[in-house]
Amino acid sequence: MVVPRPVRTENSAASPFVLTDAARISVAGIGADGVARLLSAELASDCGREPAIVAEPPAYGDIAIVIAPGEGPHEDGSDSAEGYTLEVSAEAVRIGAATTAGAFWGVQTLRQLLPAACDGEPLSIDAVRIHDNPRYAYRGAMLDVARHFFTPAEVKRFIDAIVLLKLNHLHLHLTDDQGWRIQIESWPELTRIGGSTGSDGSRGGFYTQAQFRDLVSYAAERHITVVPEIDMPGHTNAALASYPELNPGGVAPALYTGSEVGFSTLRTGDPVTQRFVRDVIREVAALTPGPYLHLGGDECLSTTDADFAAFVQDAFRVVAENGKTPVGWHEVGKAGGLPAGTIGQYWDFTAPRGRAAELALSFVRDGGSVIMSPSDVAYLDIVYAEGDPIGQDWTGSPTTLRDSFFWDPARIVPGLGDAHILGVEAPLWTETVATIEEVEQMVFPRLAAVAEVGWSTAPADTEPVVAARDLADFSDRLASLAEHWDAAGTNYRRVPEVAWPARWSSGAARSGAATPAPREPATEVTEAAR
Ligand code: TNX
Repeated sequence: MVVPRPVRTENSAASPFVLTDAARISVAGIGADGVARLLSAELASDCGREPAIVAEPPAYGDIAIVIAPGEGPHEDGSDSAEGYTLEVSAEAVRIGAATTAGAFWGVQTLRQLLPAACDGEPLSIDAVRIHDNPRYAYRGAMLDVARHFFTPAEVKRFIDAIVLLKLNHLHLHLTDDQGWRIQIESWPELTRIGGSTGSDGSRGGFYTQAQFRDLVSYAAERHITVVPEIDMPGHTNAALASYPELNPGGVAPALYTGSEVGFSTLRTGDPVTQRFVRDVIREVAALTPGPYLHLGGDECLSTTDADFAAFVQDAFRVVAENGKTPVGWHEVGKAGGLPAGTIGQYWDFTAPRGRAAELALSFVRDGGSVIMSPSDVAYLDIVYAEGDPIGQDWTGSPTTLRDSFFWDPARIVPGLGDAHILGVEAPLWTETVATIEEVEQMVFPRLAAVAEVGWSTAPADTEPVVAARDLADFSDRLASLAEHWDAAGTNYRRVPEVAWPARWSSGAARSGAATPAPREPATEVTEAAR
């Protein structure tokens, strides 16, 4: 009962493993102790027991973590960067992997196999053998901390929740019209002024560079790469409001707390703007050990095509000069002349409209790849059902759990197959999402569906997606995952497709997790923009 569904699971009728107070975690191989420390801490918070970690062979009843070449899931011994094997028998639990990431994902599977309500005895796991590895190298979630700000503690809580789904990238949308959330030492007004408010006049806030580094390392310990996004040249009102000299005539606009898009633009070609862009990219690149820096580039409805192209070519080159692989929303493909290897993030529909397919393919032509975030199935801010108080509906219809489950990344843009798809990402935009509880309600369970699309085996070429994926089976596995969400106090939407656990069972009551009170209907968003 694991989400995302493992590649191969062999159940066995043999006696189960029982986790007792005497269990230890036996480690072998470089990095195994770090993975074991996280497992021990997770068992302490999940189950109130904190096994000792020992560098000796496992005894009866122990959990072993072995990291060594050939320990991965492939029978031919070839290594898989994030794959693992997990064997559960009465004698021991054994997680094998060729990498620490693989062992860490094996641990996440183990956590899901353990009963969520750990207060009961005995803690047993049915005997099983799992061979597992991801379909895509990039499996992400995006959190828009610009429209509504979320504190470092809230972002860590979000990281803890997405770890269980084996997601390995957290894209932080750090700047937009409504807020600038990352300290830039050479331009301090960005956060002092631009970070002072948010959508609907909500609390402002920003991450100091120290806080951001701490978030990046918290994520990295959990094998999650933070992808920072500084959106430009549009979506920049917060920056323009902070520095008059970035504006024509030196007059700053007021701060913006509404939900329209497409009205702001940096003054492309201007020397002050160029200095601004270089300073920001340099500082953000220096804060980021990961390979990617996302520059947005979406919905630039107030920038002429020529200005957009020249600006994007220049800014993306600066990212590459700072040692990072540039990422942009697929519109930046219009600019042409981007650095080799630039990654495009596709956000059009599962049936591409306009130039979207052609723009997605342009990244491949230039030696890059594409992250798939089709907005009609993977945008987590779209309402689940008509009339929902939180969320947007500009994609034309609600996005049900079913919608976010029955799609395939390699069947969207003709000619764009797995060889050129880096992976999948589900973004949560937060114009209408104000609290971390509301974030979780919008994200779960649909993010679990996208995580499964990104991890689990691709459907066979000849097989229709609806035949390849089994919603009933997924729903059963989600219901058991939800017991872990309840125990952790993670909120989720009790969508009708799933037979959820009884509401106040297990930890939900303990942790006080509750459905947030309904709010007034969300503010309207300009349709014209899309
Ligand atoms: C589109 S798609 C946006 C965001 C909005 C979102 C709302 C894209 C790259 N940008 O600016 O927040 O829709 O659903």
